[in-house]
Amino acid sequence: MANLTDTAAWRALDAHFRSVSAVHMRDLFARDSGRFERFCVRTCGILLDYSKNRVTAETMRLLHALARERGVTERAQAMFSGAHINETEDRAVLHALLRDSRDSPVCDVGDVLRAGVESSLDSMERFSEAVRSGGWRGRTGQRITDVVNIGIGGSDLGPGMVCRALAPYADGPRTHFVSNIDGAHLTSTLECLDPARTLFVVASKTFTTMETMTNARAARRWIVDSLGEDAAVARHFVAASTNRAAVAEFGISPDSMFAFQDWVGGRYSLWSAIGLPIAIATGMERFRELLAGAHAMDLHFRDAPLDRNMPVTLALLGTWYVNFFGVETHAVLAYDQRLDRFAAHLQQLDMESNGKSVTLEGTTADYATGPIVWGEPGTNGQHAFFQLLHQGTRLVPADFIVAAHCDHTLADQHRLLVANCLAQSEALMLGKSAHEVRSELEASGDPTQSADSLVPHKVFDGNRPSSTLLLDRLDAATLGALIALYEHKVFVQGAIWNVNSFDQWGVELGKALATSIARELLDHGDGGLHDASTTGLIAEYRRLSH
Ligand code: G6Q
Repeated sequence: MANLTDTAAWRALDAHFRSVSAVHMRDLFARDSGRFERFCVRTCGILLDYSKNRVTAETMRLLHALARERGVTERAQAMFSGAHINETEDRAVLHALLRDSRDSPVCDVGDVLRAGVESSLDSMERFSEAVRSGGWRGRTGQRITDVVNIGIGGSDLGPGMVCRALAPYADGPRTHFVSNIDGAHLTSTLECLDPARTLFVVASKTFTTMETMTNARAARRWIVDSLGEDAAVARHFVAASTNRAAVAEFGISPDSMFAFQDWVGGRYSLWSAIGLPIAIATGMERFRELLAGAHAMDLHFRDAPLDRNMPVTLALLGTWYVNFFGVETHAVLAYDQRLDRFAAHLQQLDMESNGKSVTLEGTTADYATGPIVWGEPGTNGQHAFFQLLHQGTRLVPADFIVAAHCDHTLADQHRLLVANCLAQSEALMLGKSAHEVRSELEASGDPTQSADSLVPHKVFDGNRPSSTLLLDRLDAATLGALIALYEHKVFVQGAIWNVNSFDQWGVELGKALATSIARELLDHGDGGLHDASTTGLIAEYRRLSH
């Protein structure tokens, strides 16, 4: 594939950037009363308003040309047809198949794969219903009241985020998520649980991950010690994995293993058996609604023209800022307490997928790729880091996410939440001029407030871009669509940047080093293999811990 910076579309965007970068969005709105409708996309219970971005119709036209020149549509077709687009791992990328429907299929794959997915869902349904109804009980005959998911990364963030987001719909056992190798995580979780009523889901695609296997072994000791027999493991442990042999070796029977396939990437796995805690907490019907919402977004992504395509639009806006404005970060500001782990999920989804500097051909990218993604739920962030968003030296494009309807009875508070969300994006865009500040200071009549020296401190330049995702309601289907929206956004950007969005070699080195250092911390092995800093820290640890 041609180098990105050599494409005609890139060159056209570069020239265009020079002519529009100084334009203020205030003026764009003043010039065009139809700007909101022009820069708005609606689908799957989500409205995307991207009118508060530093784009004109011409910018979007050129960005669409870029998407065409980079073969985004063709690459999506390759993904949906099961081609091995994850080339460095020689794997297909078929998480969309996990939520596909026979009536309106998105994936063009054989019947065997499709039947396998359906049968996995049926097993999840049988088991989750048994746990929820009390048909599945602990070793001592007690009902299961608490489910602890032991997993990390993709085997934790997705299901953990969804369980929190769908809390109002959860009518089954409580769910808990233990990920950290820090023993404090497992200990504090188990502290308030009754072993006789606790079920562990060991969630690991590989079933070899150090954190997960260490926590799972500690949890097994807790169950066996508390319930007095090894046989208790069979009633208190199930697994979600692709590795049958390792699951069996751990002592979990094949009947209690919920399988998925290697074409499901970890960070895309909440739709698979890794979603079992969601099914147990909210019921399979809700889980299927989540899948259906994601499927609706898959259809939209596949079929909508580029200029009405929500994931493509978000992706192109991100590319515009990363590659032409040179922004480093992207904020995700969900005005919804239930989405308090959404930014964490997106961090993995985006940064593990597109945090790459090597192209598919193995050359070094001479352009920026995935940004640093971060965020906190609103309104908390307003009282913390929003200062920098409004008046800092950096440009930080942001996504605001808010639902029109809430699922609690404090409707007035919800209106205030929405008001805050809309006010922030408006303030970021409009800013406040020196003239406005001066008039306000004069009107206040307070002599201490009239000093000219105050004016620059109170000026907001504005022209700070954001998109707003207005959800109808944060229900299972809309949440599914929202997650799939970002999955496809990341996909499109990966296609433009020509990186493999589906491998994660960058996390391997640290894993290997941790294993060898863990041995050295214990048995005084040879620290000389490390750099002087690491050797010194190992020695200090040994001294302090003895
Ligand atoms: C996700 C990554 C990574 C993975 C974890 C857990 O895409 O591959 O975050 O999910 O390392 O891996 P296991 O599920 O194999 O334990």
